[in-house]
Amino acid sequence: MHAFIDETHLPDDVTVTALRELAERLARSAGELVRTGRPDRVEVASTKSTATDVVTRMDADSEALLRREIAAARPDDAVLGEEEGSTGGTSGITWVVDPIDGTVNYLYGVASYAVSVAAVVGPPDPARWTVLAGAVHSVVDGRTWTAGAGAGATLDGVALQVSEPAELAQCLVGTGFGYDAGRRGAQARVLVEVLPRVRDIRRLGSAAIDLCLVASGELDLYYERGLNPWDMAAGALVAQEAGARVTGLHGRAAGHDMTVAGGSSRVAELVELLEGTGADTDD
Ligand code: LIP
Repeated sequence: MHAFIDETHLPDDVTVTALRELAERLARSAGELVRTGRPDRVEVASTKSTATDVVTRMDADSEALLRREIAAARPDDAVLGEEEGSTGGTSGITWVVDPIDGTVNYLYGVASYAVSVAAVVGPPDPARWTVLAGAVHSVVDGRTWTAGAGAGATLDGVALQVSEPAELAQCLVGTGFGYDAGRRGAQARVLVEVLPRVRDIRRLGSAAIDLCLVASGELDLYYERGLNPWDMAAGALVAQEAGARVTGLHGRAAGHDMTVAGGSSRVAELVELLEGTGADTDD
């Protein structure tokens, strides 16, 4: 479902096209740093919510590069980044960035991690923002998904349009799990209910890439509880602009409690299944 954006009301006469082009340039630039700067042995610099929620030196360096380049290109914009949090702006536009989405994969050298960059207006909250443009750059293979609100989605410049299998049992479903052991236990109990009902599950380790794989048809569905704004900002727009439905449960917007993406009919079936298992709680 393509969003309608009244470009006459965007700040400082910027356009969705210009923001999309900048998002792509930023994601590729930080991706090049992450790709060329990865040492043979990556060290954990620190941890966050749990001992397995790791931060590497490259997470910080990538976000610092993104912030420098945003400040140079659009000095009045705000930034919300995974590592440094929120910095204010006056333009009304916020850049929501994940300097490495799939950090554990980067740490281990598993080939699914990306730089995610989105430009939003409104509060930096998936339930209340409007995403204007986004780009997800897969660091290892160089693939880059971009989208503009109302302007469609592409993978390496080729337009994307989702299709959907005729039934849930034919769907390849992506998902992910949190860093907290209690939440992972709850997510495993949900997985027990989902796995017999679908073709198969893939746990690839980057929400940004998972959402883009829905757009490019490499996953039929994706669901995950616990995403942060920076994990999903760009990938959710890519999926939506490729025709996917992106939603939460119980009529809520996609966000931290739950994000579900895919063809609308199969999403409706998966949402019903997830609601029945209490998948947006940690019980
Ligand atoms: C990751 C997400 C992934 C989730 C991981 C982690 P990070 O983001 O993209 O979907 O399952 O637990 O949250 O922490 O690598 O930026």
